[in-house]
Amino acid sequence: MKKTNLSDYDPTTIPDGKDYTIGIIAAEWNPEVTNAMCQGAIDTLVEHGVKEENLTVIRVPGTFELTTAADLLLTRTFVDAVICIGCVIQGETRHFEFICQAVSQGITNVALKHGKPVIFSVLTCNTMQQALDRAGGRHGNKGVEGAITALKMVALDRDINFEIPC
Ligand code: DLZ
Repeated sequence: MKKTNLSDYDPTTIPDGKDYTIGIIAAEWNPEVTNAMCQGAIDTLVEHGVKEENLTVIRVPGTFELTTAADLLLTRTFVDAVICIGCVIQGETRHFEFICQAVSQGITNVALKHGKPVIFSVLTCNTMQQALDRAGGRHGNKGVEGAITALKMVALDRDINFEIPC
């Protein structure tokens, strides 16, 4: 089966974000990775019509905090979608698995609680090289992919029509 890499997307298929409001939350851990992903997400959103004044960019200490910040952002402001950016690198202890488990489940819970897309742009890597390869390296930029996913999900949210046809 062909693996899809959203970094190689066809720009003509991406929804226009001119009236979309998007939050980006990025972890401070592994900043060489998360900064590149964050910038990739911002550039991609702006390229596809999102106005800079409709972008809220927030920093949190680590990937574990992404869930709480997404919940706060969706509770206290209006955003159409939130992109959560983080990078967890496997170390010698079991921290890795607890953070990955908590953030993946947490992001799902926040999305379902608010009924809004919350995008999982979290790298879970064995090495720093694997992370750099996915933050603007040979495997694309997962921040760009998070932005594309957010644009598509906001369009989906707006398109879904709950009226039942007669
Ligand atoms: C503690 C910790 C460790 C060991 N590793 C990472 C990591 O690789 N990536 C990351 O984003 N954050 C890490 N953290 C910090 C946690 O996400 C969190 O900030 C702290 O446990 C405090 O809640």
